[in-house]
Amino acid sequence: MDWEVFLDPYIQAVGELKIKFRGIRKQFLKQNRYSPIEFVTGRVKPVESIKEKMALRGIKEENLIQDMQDIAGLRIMVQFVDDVNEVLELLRHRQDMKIVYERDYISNLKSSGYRSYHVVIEYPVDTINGQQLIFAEIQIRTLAMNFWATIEHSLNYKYHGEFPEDIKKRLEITSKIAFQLDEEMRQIRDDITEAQLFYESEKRKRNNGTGNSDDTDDF
Ligand code: 0O2
Ligand code: 0O2
Repeated sequence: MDWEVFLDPYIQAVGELKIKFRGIRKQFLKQNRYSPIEFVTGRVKPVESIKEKMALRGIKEENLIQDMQDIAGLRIMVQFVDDVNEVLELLRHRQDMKIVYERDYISNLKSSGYRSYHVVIEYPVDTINGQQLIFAEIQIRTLAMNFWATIEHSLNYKYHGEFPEDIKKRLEITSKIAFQLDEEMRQIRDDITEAQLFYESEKRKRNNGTGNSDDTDDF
């Protein structure tokens, strides 16, 4: 197996998708709108990890393209849990990729405490030898979910995948705390939005009462 040749379309896909998703953020910001995308990262699975997963899952080389869907991996970080749906809507409406699977680990968190929304897409890569369809996995998560998953993942290496029971329990608790943080941040945002709307409507009423239409800064 020539891994360099095999991975080429995946490298190209990750590069293209990073540019496309970062482009969405740039478009929102250019229009002075709130971007549901905070930042984007991407990676091609290292050959060693691919081999490990093949052995673990009994995946044969000839089935690799079909059976390993996260060789190309993108991560889209969002500020608030509701933004995940906004990103999903954006992805669902795109003409340049097709969603083939969705796994909602936000509503149905993993036993580890892991939360994220996973989407597997089919993505066409144009090469000098024609078009190749590949799978890519997009993980959509809040900054708090990313904080938890990043640290849990790095601690996992030290234990080679199996944490002792007490550590497992403590990590589950930290996952709950991270989710509470997301919930509290959403509430703070909603309270601020409500206060702003109230302030603006009061200001409008005042201006209408006095007939003063000079103050147009909120229109
Ligand atoms: P920015 O927005 O100017 O920081 P590349 O594709 O080469 O640009 P690379 O080396 O492949 O990037 O890195 P990767 O891991 O795909 O993505 C890293 C990008 O994610 C960088 O953006 C980081 O700034 C951004 N990033 C990583 N962690 C955080 C974080 O916690 N908060 C925020 N806001 N951004 C983060 P760029 O591309 O350098 O652009
Ligand atoms: P990487 O590149 O190191 O992140 P599987 O995890 O393989 O059982 P499946 O169906 O292949 O399941 O994919 P799934 O569950 O949709 O997504 C697997 C990926 O989700 C993992 O990739 C992680 O990135 C992330 N993930 C899943 N569970 C956890 C978890 O408990 N903690 C953390 N930190 N991340 C998790 P890999 O294979 O680890 O590769």
